[in-house]
Amino acid sequence: MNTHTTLGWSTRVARFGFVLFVAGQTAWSAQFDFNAPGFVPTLGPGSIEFYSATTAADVEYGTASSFGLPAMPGGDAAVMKFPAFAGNQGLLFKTGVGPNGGGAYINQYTMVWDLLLPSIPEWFSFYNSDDVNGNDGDMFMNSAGGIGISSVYDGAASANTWHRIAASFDLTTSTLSKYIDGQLVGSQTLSSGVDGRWSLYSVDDPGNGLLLLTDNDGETGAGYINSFYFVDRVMTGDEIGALGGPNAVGIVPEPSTWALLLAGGMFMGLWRRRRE
Ligand SMILES: [Ca+2]
Ligand SMILES: [Ca+2]
Ligand SMILES: [Ca+2]
Repeated sequence: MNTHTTLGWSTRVARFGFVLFVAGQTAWSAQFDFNAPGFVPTLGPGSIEFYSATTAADVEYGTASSFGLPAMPGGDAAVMKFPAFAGNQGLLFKTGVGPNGGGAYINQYTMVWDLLLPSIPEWFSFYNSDDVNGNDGDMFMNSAGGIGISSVYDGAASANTWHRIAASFDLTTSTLSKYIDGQLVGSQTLSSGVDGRWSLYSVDDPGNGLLLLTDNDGETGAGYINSFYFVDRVMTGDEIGALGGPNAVGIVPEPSTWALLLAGGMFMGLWRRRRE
């Protein structure tokens, strides 16, 4: 059964509630929806740029239907097609936020990717915390569709299927929690903690970046990305569950969507009903 056929009002309210929650936090988030060339952030202080000119030359923009891909809820998604990036290719994401977790770098964060892989490669790299790809990627999908690192892979993503992959890192406890389509598939203890391998450069560092969708020696694959979200705190399982599965409008609805929800007066009414 396809559980992602509609974006029901209860889901919308949960997502909106999440947005309100985030708005009330000191955390900073960033989102990119890959709807057109240019990497204009949908929200937040972050930025994305092509790591190299050859990266720019190798990506294409279109829609799920124009690329002949399965549809997802929320309309005909605008997406970016990317090849298996070489070590000198990738997306350089600058978080724009400061260090946390008691260290010199970003030690508590969550990242979410809405993506589709036409086939599951031997390895697929979600990111490299090294901003020049000088060492191994830091979270992968393996050939069985599991996600993780260091021989601990959980869950089973499918080929040619849109998935919402989420990973929360709490390096104060060396914990990585992994989610597929809003469901926790596994948590693992990492081999380093604060300011270690999985920490990210902050806005205080000259590089201030990490690389997305690439690996130092080609352990990655081709795919399509609809949306990417980052927040500099550890999202809970309930929060990630509320984000749900992949959706054409992106991981967190854009402000115009929130405004429509508010104007419709639906939020408070449904909120009251949910509390009963
Ligand atoms: Ca590698
Ligand atoms: Ca690395
Ligand atoms: Ca998109």
